[in-house]
Amino acid sequence: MFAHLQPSAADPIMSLMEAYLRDDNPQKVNLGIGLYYDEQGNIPLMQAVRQAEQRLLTQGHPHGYPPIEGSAAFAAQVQRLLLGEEVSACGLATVQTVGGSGALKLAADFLRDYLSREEIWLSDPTWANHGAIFAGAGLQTHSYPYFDDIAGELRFEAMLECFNGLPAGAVVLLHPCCHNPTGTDLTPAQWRTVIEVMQQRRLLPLFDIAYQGFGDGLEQDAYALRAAHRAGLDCLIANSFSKNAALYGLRLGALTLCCGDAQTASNAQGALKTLIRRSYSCPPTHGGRIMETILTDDALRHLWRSELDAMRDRIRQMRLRLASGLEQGGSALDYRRIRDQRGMFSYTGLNPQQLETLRQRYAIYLVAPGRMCLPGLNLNNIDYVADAILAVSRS
Ligand code: PLP
Ligand code: TYF
Repeated sequence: MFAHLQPSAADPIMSLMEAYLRDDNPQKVNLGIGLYYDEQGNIPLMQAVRQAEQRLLTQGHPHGYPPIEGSAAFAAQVQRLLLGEEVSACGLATVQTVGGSGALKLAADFLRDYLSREEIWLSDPTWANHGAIFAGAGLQTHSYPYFDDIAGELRFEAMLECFNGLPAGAVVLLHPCCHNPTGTDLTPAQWRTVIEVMQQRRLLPLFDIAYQGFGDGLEQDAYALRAAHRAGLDCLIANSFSKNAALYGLRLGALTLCCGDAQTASNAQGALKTLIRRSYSCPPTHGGRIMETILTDDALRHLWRSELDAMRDRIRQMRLRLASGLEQGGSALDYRRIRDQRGMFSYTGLNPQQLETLRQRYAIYLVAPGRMCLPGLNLNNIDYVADAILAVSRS
C-alpha cells in the first residue's frame, strides 16, 4: 500500500540544525534555526514560566478536556497583549492554537472554507513554511515585493503599488514586527499608509506576529495590529508564544479575528470551533495555563516582561558588537544591516560562496540566503564569528 512513497525533501532549516549537531568542530556556531539562546548558548526556561509551572503543580490540575477554543481567560489576555490593555472583547474572536503554525493553518482553513478565498499574497521573501502551510490548505500563493537584497532596503513603493493592484477582498499576510527572514520592518508612518491602502482597496490583512517583544518592546511591536484595529479594519491575527515565552515545545499560539461587531465575532468563533473540532478536537492545556497564569498575575507578568526585555537587549548588544567588529575590520559587507535590523534575524547579504566557506572552514551555520539568527552569538563566540566573516568578506 505504501511502497510507492518516495523520500521527502527535508525542511532546510531543520536539516541545517542536524548538520550542525553532527559537526565535531569544537568552535562550531549555530546561527541557523530561529531559536533564542541565552549567553550560555541554552534555550532559557524563563523564571516567570518556572514560577507559573510551580504554582500550577501545587494547585494540581486534572487533565480533562479543555473547551474547543481553549480557556476564555487565556483568550482575553491574548487580546490585551495584541490590542492593548484597554481593548474591548466586543467584535473579537480568539481561539487557542497549536503554536503560531497552528494559528496560520487554522486561518488558511477558515479563509478557504468560510470566506471562499483561493489565494493569498506573501512577502518576498518570507518564512518558508508560509508557502507550505497555505499551499497545503489549497490556497494559491503569490508574493508581493518586500526587500531588495542588493540595496539592503525595504521595497516600500513597489509593495504599495502591488497592494493597489490587488482585487478587492484579497488576503495579504503581513509581519507586524521582526520580519522573518529579513529583520526589516515598516515604520509606524509606513504602517499607517499600508492600513489606508488596505481600507481603500478593501483588502484583508492576516498579521503573523511570532516575535512580539523582540523588536522594540511588547507595545511598540504591536503598532500595526493596534492601528488596524483602531481604524476599524477587519483582520486576522496569528500569534505565537514559542519565542517570547520560550514555550516552543508546548505549542502555544492563538488566532484572533477582528470582526467589527459582537454578533459577527460570535459567528466567527463558531466557525473556528468547527474547524478545530474536525482537525484535532481541542488544544493541549499546559502551555495555555502557564501563559494565563503569567498574564493574569501582576508580579509574574512584570517578571516575564523584564525577562523578555533582557533577551531583546542581549540580541541588540550582539548586533552592535558584531557590526562594529565588521566596520573596524574593513569588511565589504554592509554592517549597518546587522546593526539596524530588528528581532532575531539579520539578512546579512553574505553570498552562497561565503556561506559555504563559513560552514566548511569555520563551522559557522547560517540559513541560505544569508539569514543570521543573532541569539546564537555570545561573548564566547562573537569575536570568532566576526573574524571569520571578515576573512570571507574583506574588501
Ligand atoms: N510565523 C513566523 C514568521 C515564524 O518565524 C514562526 C516560527 O518560527 C511561526 C510563525 C510559527 O511559530 P510556532 O513555532 O509557534 O509554530
Ligand atoms: O525560521 C525559523 O528558523 C523558525 C524555526 O519547521 C522553525 O521558524 C524552523 C522550521 C520549522 C519550525 C520552526
